[in-house]
Amino acid sequence: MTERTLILVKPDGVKRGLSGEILRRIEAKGYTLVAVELKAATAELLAAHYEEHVGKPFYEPLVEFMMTGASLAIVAEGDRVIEGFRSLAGPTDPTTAPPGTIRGDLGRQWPTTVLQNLVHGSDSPDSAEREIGVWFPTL
Ligand code: DAT
Ligand code: MG
Repeated sequence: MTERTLILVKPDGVKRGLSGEILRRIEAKGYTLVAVELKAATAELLAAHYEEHVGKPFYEPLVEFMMTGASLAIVAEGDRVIEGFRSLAGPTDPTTAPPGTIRGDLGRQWPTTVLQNLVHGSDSPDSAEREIGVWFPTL
């Protein structure tokens, strides 16, 4: 079933110049780009985006990290793109993410308290709809 997902190249990925490489992998997999915009997230936007993590121990450092620079917000479309992009991204911890994935090939643990793992991808159709609305209110 064709669906849409919200992908972010997080500030670490944008700063390291990996936006193009990550877009290339999304397109090489066969997904279609619907919207792409470089955007500086506010605390309010991140509270809506990371709704399920508010109050967790890593929430505050995560938000601080996400405000260290702009993120590249992407809406991608395709059959099963939600789980497909999660598979391209790899597991949350970049140190142990398998080679072949974005996090496994390009990410590693940096000396900070938060996982700087290059990308975000929506984890369900409900999350995708909410997150697309957060980053692209006019879509
Ligand atoms: P994912 O991004 O793989 O969907 P998540 O939704 O569980 O992971 O968490 C959101 C982000 O928060 C994740 O990309 C990095 C950070 N994070 C998650 N768990 C963490 C932890 N135990 N310590 C530090 N940061 C963490
Ligand atoms: Mg998540």
